[in-house]
Amino acid sequence: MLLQAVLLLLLRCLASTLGQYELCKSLVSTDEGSVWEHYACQPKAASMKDHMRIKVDPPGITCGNPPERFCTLENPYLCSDECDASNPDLAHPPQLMQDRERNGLITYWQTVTWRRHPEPLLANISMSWNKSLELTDDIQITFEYGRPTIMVMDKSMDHGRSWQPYQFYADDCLDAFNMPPKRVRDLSPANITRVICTEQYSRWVGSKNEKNVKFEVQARFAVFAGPRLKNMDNLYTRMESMKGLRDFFTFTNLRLRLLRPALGGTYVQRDNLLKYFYAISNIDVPARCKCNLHASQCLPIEGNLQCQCEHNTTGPDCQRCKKGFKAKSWKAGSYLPAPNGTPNTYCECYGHSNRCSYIDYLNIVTCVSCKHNTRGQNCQHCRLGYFRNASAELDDESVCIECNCNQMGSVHDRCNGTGFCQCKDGATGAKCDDCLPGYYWKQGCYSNVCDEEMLLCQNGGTCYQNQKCICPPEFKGVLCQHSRCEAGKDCNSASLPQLSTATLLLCTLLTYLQATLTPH
Ligand SMILES: *[C@@H]1O[C@H](CO)[C@@H](O)[C@H](O)[C@H]1NC(C)=O
Ligand SMILES: *[C@@H]1O[C@H](CO)[C@@H](O)[C@H](O)[C@H]1NC(C)=O
Ligand SMILES: *[C@@H]1O[C@H](CO)[C@@H](O)[C@H](O)[C@H]1NC(C)=O
Ligand SMILES: *[C@@H]1O[C@H](CO)[C@@H](O)[C@H](O)[C@H]1NC(C)=O
Ligand SMILES: *[C@@H]1O[C@H](CO)[C@@H](O)[C@H](O)[C@H]1NC(C)=O
Ligand SMILES: *[C@@H]1O[C@H](CO)[C@@H](O)[C@H](O)[C@H]1NC(C)=O
Ligand SMILES: [Ca+2]
Repeated sequence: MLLQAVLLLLLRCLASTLGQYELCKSLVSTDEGSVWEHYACQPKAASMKDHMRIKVDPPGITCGNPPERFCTLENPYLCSDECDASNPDLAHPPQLMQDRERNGLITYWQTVTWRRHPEPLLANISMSWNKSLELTDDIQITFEYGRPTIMVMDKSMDHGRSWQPYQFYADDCLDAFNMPPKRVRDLSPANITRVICTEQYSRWVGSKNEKNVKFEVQARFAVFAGPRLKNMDNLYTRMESMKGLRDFFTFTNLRLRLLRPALGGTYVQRDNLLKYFYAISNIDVPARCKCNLHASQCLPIEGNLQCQCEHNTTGPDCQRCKKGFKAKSWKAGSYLPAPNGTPNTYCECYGHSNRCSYIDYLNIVTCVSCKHNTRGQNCQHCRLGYFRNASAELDDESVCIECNCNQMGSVHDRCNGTGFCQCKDGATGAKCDDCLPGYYWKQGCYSNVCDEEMLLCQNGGTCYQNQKCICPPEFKGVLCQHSRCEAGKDCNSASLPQLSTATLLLCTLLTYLQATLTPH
């Protein structure tokens, strides 16, 4: 027990250097041998930019088809730049928002210019992952040539079926959205999940000075975890107790609705509309896969991120029990109690029991009241008197078949793994309901008394169902081998017919009775 404690302690230390909730399970040595310890766990945060599928709308919003010139806000007479979709050096396709830039070369997606003013210049950027993710740090969108003056970020939690606004951005929130401007730092623990409009990222400060638009995650975390997020336990505790807090950071899709481009701090100048457009060089989405605290790994498989579910769970988000692991109804793992949480694992009762019980002194979880004639810690065996149905899965209701041993022919009512019963002497067959050669069946198997080969009835006697010889009146004995008229006895012919008739009658009666009373 001491060893176990030390190992656990070591493990906890290891876990804390790895970061919180990074291990799902660990093999721990105990006095009873090695056992798995299970922990609440979650995958590491990663840059989800690499796995993002990006789509821009409307079609034709990307510049360069046909090629066009554009200018800059700072110097409207500097209009030498050209966008040409057919020339790789001058094209600005959407994938440049998620590429890895090399050698300090900034690459960006760019839209057509605002030639159609006063018709609004609108563009949507939809990002999808086909996976539930949880934000771990600020979303950051980098705009070249100025940040939009009006923009909305939306999110979906159901793969784009329904959407909700995540944050509004405008240089004048009241004017654009009829919302008072707020900052994340104005939020209190009670209204942390409020959707706000912020002016912080939309005002003109020069296109080179501030390029980034953020959705602030760290600042929201800090409301609970304190500055520099020193008290993550408190944040995790709130995640458990505060309705909607975890969901607030959860998404499967994001959408940027660009509603008005950067204007350079003045009104739209109609004489040079070539300086108004959107250009994005990078979109950073730091997040982790949502695996409900049942996975520490999330890997791209056939182009889709997938939780590597532990604790006998399955599904893209480990959101249900594996087939056959339904001992308890599914539950997410919990961050509580801090700092290690609760894994909420599922034990293997193969669907034959709804209850588990923890046996403290053995440190095992066992299934209680196994149904469908099963038994065992995981209801994985058949009860005595039943055997395993080879064509049924372990979680099938007909997994155990009754042995059905013949009560007379078998030693007991148990059978081996293929349904064979243990037979008494002389009995045979899988169920011991047959007799071996040389035996006859009469509520069990008995050795033949007579037959047509070795145990012939003598002196004209006939063998009745291998059970006995029916002897002529003058003979007796098992095989009719003895004469009734032994030497020195009175066997005269006068008394013989009377005797003979009486014996014959008696014999016939007995035979008749036996024949009708013997069950077959
Ligand atoms: C952007 O998406 C919104 C919501 O689906 C839609 O109403 C709007 O028309 C889209 N805008 C463009 C330019 O495609
Ligand atoms: C989305 O993910 C699910 C499960 O992870 C997969 O079955 C499906 O094919 C994926 N869809 C696309 C469009 O990749
Ligand atoms: C959140 O609550 C604080 C204090 O209760 C308040 O000052 C602030 O205006 C609220 N924020 C929003 C967006 O309602
Ligand atoms: C299923 O759960 C049991 C009990 O927690 C555990 O011993 C076993 O390793 C798990 N199986 C898998 C495949 O995770
Ligand atoms: C064995 O299992 C199969 C598959 O579920 C089932 O169809 C069959 O009836 C079972 N056999 C018996 C004897 O119960
Ligand atoms: C059960 O007994 C039969 C007959 O003795 C034998 O053929 C069979 O292999 C046994 N099956 C198992 C699983 O032991
Ligand atoms: Ca880029």
